Amino acid sequence: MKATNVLEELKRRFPNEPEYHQAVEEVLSTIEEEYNKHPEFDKANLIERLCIPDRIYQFRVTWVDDKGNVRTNMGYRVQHNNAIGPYKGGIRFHASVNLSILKFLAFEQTFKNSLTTLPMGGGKGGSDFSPRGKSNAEVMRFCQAFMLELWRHIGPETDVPAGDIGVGGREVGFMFGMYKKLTREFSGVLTGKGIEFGGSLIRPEATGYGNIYFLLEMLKTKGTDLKGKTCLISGSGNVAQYTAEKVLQMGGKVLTMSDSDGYVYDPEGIDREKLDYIMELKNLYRGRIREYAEHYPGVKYVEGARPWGEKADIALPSATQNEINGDDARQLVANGVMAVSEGANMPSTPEAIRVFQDAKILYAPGKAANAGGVSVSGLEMTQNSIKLSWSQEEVDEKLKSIMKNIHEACVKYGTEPDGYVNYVKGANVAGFMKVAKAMMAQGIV
Ligand code: NDP
Ligand code: 2IT
Repeated sequence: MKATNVLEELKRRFPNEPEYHQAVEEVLSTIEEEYNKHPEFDKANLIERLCIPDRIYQFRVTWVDDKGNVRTNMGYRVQHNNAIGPYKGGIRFHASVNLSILKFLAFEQTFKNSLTTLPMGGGKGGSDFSPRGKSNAEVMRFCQAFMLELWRHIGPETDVPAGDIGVGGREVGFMFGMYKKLTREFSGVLTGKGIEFGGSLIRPEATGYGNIYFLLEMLKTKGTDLKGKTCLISGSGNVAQYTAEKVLQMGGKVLTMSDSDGYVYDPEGIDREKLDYIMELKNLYRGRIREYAEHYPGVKYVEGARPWGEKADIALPSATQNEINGDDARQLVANGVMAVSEGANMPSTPEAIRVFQDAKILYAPGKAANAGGVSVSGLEMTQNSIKLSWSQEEVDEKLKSIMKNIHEACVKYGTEPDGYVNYVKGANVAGFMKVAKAMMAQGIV
């Protein structure tokens, strides 16, 4: 079946799922050429089997808030593809969560995990529960109620969830506790666990660090690095924080960070001490980024806006999907941005991607650039299996080498005749081929 027909069919069968259609379209449009070289793939209708998740669990989560009100949320787990390993991918708690978003994330995760070189299939889960403004006790009760349904469908060799938006160490801990109680087993069923109970060193840092390792590989192809370069970062959560930390370590300057209410612009740069303030503000007090501008003089706070109108050398979107549209991309390019490396999943709209690629700037899609997080999750699974834990240096070295390998794979499959590296095509083709070959070998299942 032709790729365009597959997309039309998916839109007909699964209407009202725009994010899912968007992610599928991006992959299909870049792998078509490679796919057509393999008539055996088409005979096995590989493309449809790869686009439609293996299965989806959907359930009601009931919990009691601090005032005694009985509340309901929706819970989901999308098990997309396990051709190369157990389903693996994060859990997102955010008011916007729906099936379209989780299907796009699970689909992307399948290719991302394939790129990591580790044996992990793709999955994603979550809930429309918003941890914002909830007490610690409410978050715990919600996590327990969520796991009361989810536990039947996951396991260390079946499906291994982790964090994503709204799910960090606190939530993973609560979910792990409930899973352990229900199964009466201590296993490596979730990653991103606390260091005292099977978590890996560098897992909290891994997505942000990995993004910067990938960016440095891209910059190297232009004979440069991060020293003295200015960076725009969106978000102020897990990925944004450790992206900022690594930018600082590499000699770059961080001008912005944001949350869903607005962004701060610090012309002096967000240095180590100011980043510590943001980490405490966000992780401990669960405050708003606006408070940064109130705390430090000379900082601009722009309510209800994203940072892409500011001038800088590099953009590192680290908040959410579709946070850079065509106009934002044109503005970034007009301001002379030389590289965009995605910490978030699908932060650039298709139009924005076209703008970056037409301008021939370095542009890395999330499934390549943010694969460091799930890579260290994979390393956490390995450490849990062998019942050992590796040192910080050991994990960091492995992360660096994985990001380097992913960059090489993108260059191998994505270099165009004029020498420009299309990292989207490179990542999609490299990720796709491994999963496709595994599926072919395993028959029609
Ligand atoms: P966090 O919940 O720690 O932080 C998310 C940040 O993005 C917060 O600052 C949040 O602001 C902001 N944000 C969330 N939703 C929106 C929205 N709809 N509009 C504007 N801002 C928003 O999540 P992570 O840092 O873990 O995740 C960020 C991105 O990175 C996501 O796209 C995720 O899928 C991706 N990612 C995460 C990985 C991980 O290991 N955690 C791995 C790979 C990718 P506010 O506080 O106001 O909600
Ligand atoms: O999008 C992602 O890669 C993640 N949220 C991390 C998934 C994981 O299993 O560590």
